[in-house]
Amino acid sequence: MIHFTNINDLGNLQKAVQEALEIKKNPMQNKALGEGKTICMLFFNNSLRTRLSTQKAAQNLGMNVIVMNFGSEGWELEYEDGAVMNGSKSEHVKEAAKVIAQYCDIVAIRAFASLTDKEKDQAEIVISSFKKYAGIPVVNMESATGHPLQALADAITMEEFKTAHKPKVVLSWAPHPKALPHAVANSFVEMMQLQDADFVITHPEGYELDPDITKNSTIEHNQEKAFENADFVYVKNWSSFKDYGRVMNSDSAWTITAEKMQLTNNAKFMHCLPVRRNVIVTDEVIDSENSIVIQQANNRTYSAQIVLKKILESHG
Ligand code: SN0
Repeated sequence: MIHFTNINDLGNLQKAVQEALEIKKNPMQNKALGEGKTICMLFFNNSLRTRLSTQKAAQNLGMNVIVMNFGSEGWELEYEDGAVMNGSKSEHVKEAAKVIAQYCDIVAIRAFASLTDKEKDQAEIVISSFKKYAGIPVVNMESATGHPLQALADAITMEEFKTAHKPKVVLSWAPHPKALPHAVANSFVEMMQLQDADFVITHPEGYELDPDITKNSTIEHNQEKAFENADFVYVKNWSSFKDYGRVMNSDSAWTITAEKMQLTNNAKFMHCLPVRRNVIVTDEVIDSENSIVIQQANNRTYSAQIVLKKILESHG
């Protein structure tokens, strides 16, 4: 594996999940692998779990870590070819990416969707420019259209908590006061399409995700019907894809409540965090024994560690 920008870059998902669970038993087992290697982590947006768990994973592999809050501390980057740079943008990504690559062996990037320019978001302008110009492995720490490190941690968590051989997994939209990206939901859908599971997506009409991603996955607009017999309820808000970035519905009827969880097969509650309590989910549900959000966050370390390990192994 050279780059990790999509869950499909992993090769065999089930194998990677098993390998991550092995790493979890003894996280220091590959401490020599990253010796003398450096990862640069560039954040164009806020982070808690991704920043700490990826740093920890790199350190478990013996790597040096450089973290930069590029969005607030770096020069504003230009991405257009041939741009006349007489505006606010100080540096072209052509130089920035090549310079960063002088200091590290892997570059990991967080660059959320703008939610205003669908074309640029869909083109993954930041990730694809770094891939093009840096010449070193690129890791996606949530891009405009995907968050594969999260989806891999979700797969690891479901493997640990599943009781049914073929679980029923529901991805449910829930209300949020802000317009949020599609990245987490997209990668979760792509990951679920690689699983042996009964997978259902539920959201209000108008909140359809990119059809190129959902493909043949089942969509059920009746949330209560979708919840029937579920083993996992994975919750996430996203803004409209069709009416790009719009919030059309902050309907509290979609909040995850204990009554709705009663419809399930004693389902585990999952969310990538950060979560808006009593908007997305009630306190009662997130504080219940069925909530596995903290265990899910813990698995972010092993998700990042298996990805970095694979890159170090194939890129020497
Ligand atoms: C991000 C998202 O993509 O939805 C990151 C999730 C890992 N979430 C937010 O930006 C939430 C911000 C908020 O104000 O609740």
